[in-house]
Amino acid sequence: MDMIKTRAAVAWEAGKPLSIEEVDLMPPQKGEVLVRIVATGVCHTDAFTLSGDDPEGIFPAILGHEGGGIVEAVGEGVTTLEVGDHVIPLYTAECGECKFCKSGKTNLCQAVRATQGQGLMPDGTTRFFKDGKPIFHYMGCSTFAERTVVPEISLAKISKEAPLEKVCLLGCGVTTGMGAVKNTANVQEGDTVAVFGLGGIGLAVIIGAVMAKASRIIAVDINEDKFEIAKQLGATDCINPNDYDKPIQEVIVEMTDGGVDYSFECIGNVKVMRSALEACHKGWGESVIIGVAGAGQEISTRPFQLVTGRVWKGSAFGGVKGRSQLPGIVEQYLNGEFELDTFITHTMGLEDINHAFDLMHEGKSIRSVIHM
Ligand code: NAD
Ligand code: AHE
Ligand code: ZN
Ligand code: ZN
Repeated sequence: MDMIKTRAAVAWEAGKPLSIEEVDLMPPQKGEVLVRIVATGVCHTDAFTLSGDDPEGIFPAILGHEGGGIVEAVGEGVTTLEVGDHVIPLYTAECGECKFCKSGKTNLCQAVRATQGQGLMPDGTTRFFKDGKPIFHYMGCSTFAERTVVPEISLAKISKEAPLEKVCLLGCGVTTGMGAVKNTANVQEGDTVAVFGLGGIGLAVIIGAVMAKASRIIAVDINEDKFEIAKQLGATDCINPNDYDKPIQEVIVEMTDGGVDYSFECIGNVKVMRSALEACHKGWGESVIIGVAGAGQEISTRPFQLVTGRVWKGSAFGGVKGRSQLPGIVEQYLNGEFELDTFITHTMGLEDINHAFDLMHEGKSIRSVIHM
């Protein structure tokens, strides 16, 4: 198979708009799969890496990690996927064989994580090129391209009934938020919840909390335009920290007779992470960090907060094992157990992808979905 031409949005350097161009793509090698991306969401993590704040950020790269597509070719030795299969690329692979996969304790498969973090395929090279020079992969997915090459273990095979321009959001944001509630926190009926940040992730936390039958869901954001959708999805209270002359954790502790059972930080702001922890109930409250903070940033609180029973946790991809569990989440969507339309505030072609980043930074979108 010869080199393939594909249109892609290339991030040539940090802080610069993406550039839409034709690049060369090497056919899938051993254990790899060629995927035609049908649609991709734009997640805040793409903007985070493009900003230059990501310690693993590497350029030039083809970003994007929230996609849905169709298998166009498979490399040598690929046995679990065939041409025509519908797939969601996974930034958290599932090999089923590594220590992490076998532990039963985590979804953080490490089989390809090291090379993935260096923007490379598992054999240590790239498949994308421009004028003979390599372009790095991103999070093992690079969905901001019409065609991409992904390791077999980084693809979830999903129902062909599922609309790829919607379920692409299950490649990151919606699965992350819902999964953090179910798998990481394990919220139970009657529990109280606070959600900090009402983007794609925070709103998916609200959906997860409603599904878990939480009794109270307090939604927190500094952009009040987000409150309407949060309420529509099931938030019981919406509060803006800027409306109070005391820390928001104190407000929440007063509202809830001592603090919430669970809180979720969905922003990536280390100060808010502290607020989210301290908004938890003494003795048992658990706070889950989902937001991704920039290079060099650290969290802090008085250790007394933990001594007195609050728990600080983190969650990646909602604790979901992509190959074994994501197909079932797609089925839940098809069965009408949750919806995705509310998240999709904008759709556009790849040529307008920089507008999707602008809308996100202006706080005007939840998710822009790029139709390839
Ligand atoms: P987003 O930009 O769509 O939403 C962020 C929201 O936070 C916005 O509504 C914004 O108004 C609000 N916000 C900003 N500063 C605030 C403050 N000080 N107080 C209250 N609200 C504030 O982002 P997103 O796509 O929903 O992603 C959220 C975070 O989750 C990002 O850091 C992203 O990188 C991270 N993320 C993590 C995972 C994971 O697996 N851990 C997966 C996806 C995204
Ligand atoms: N590269 C960053 C960390 C970025 C990060 O935390 N990524 C999340 C997913 S964000 C999706 O929108 C994650 O799952 N991390 C687990 C992993 O293995 O990367 C850094 O700080 O170096
Ligand atoms: Zn993401
Ligand atoms: Zn593994």
